[in-house]
Amino acid sequence: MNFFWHSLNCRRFTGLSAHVACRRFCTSQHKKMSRHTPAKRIEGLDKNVWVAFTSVAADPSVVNLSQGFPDIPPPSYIKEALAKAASVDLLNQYTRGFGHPSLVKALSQVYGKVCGREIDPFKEVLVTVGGYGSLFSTIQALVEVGDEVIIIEPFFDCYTTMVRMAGAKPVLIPLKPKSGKTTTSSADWHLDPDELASKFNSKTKAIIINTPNNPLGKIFTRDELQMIADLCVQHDTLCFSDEVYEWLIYKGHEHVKIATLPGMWDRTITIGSAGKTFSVTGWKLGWSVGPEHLVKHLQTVMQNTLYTCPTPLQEAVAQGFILNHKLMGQPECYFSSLAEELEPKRDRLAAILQEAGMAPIIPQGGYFMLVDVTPLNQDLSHMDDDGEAYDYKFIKWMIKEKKLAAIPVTAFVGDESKKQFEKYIRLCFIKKDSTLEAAGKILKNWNKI
Ligand code: IK2
Repeated sequence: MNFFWHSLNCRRFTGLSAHVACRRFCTSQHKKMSRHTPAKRIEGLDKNVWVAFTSVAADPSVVNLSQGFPDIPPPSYIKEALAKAASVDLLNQYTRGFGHPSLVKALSQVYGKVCGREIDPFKEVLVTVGGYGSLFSTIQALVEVGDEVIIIEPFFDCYTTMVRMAGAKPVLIPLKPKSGKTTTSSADWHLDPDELASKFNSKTKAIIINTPNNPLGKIFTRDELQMIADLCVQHDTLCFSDEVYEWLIYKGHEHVKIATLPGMWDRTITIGSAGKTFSVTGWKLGWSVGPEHLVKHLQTVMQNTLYTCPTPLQEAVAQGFILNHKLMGQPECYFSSLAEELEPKRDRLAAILQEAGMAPIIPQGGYFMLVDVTPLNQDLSHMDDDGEAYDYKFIKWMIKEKKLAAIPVTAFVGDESKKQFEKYIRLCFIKKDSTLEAAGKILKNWNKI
């Protein structure tokens, strides 16, 4: 602060020694303010797409295909299991900090079956607050100040911010559509193997992968995962594999866990979510599964931050897993039946978008669809040019004028890739048919309203 100029203009004090009084008072105010400034680790992280869009999308007159939560009901047995758990006195009290025993046991059964190995429920599993909590404990526990973490674009937005909060540097690499091809499927998007190899160096601590990917819906093939795994082994790097949509795999595709590839179990943390597995996103339970020598550090973060998760919710999710573990391979198993229920919704939404002249990218997994809105040629030049990407403006305009909410895709990429992605928006299709029909009506009448 330049006190000479400040005291000349400061009107708080008058008289001959005004500048002396001003200097004393304003210096103390300035010092006080600096104690109120945020910690450096969160500087620049205040903008958040969910905070910005969830409240506007919650207006009941808006058809909400924005945030990824179902408006179809969760399975009734999981709701009943929660009511039953809450009726048992002891299940309303604290439980084991690293995960309620029945839940970690059920998780070790299911993941043991999928991974083809014994998983120690107490040493190789940590239950925490949603996929978010799993990502946070993993990154806090294992990423050091000055490390680099490779992140594939488009990425679930908190990866970069959590890496920054740990004092490390996100190193981004974009998925790109096959050149010369109009992309109609998320399978058309790939990593350039040479570009990926060039991102690894002695500072690389980890790579974060997300399969099926949010927002694109890409499922990484075994060969793609093998290529990533080879680089991890070659550079002795960790892998954080976000698989919260692991069961939402559409026909003709296969979900491969990178942790099951040779040399990967010992260096991989796999992240899952009860919210996504059982359509109960409000329950906010998630887990990390991996080798004891890594999971024990995540447990240290858990015991010193959140300590434990709600017992009745963990008990109910455990019951959901116990039931579906028995049903695995049968049509009633929710792990496969939800994807069967969603596939026609995916195809319906794609058809509606195509009829409206838009170009959807059909996802192989998950419950989001990207759509290129360029063909609509929507002129937004009347909107404030405050440096916002086209997709942000488009969605704000669409919510206001068309009463349809979606999510801008540049929220999922770094600055350098914004131009490549700003013509896409993301729509969520785990919705009742009536919600999708309401969206269809808006899209069909696009030029009439
Ligand atoms: N990882 C991914 C890839 C996610 O998509 C999510 C949840 N995202 O849902 C909001 C949206 O994209 O509209 C998480 C982790 C976090 O999972 P949880 O909700 O269990 O914390």
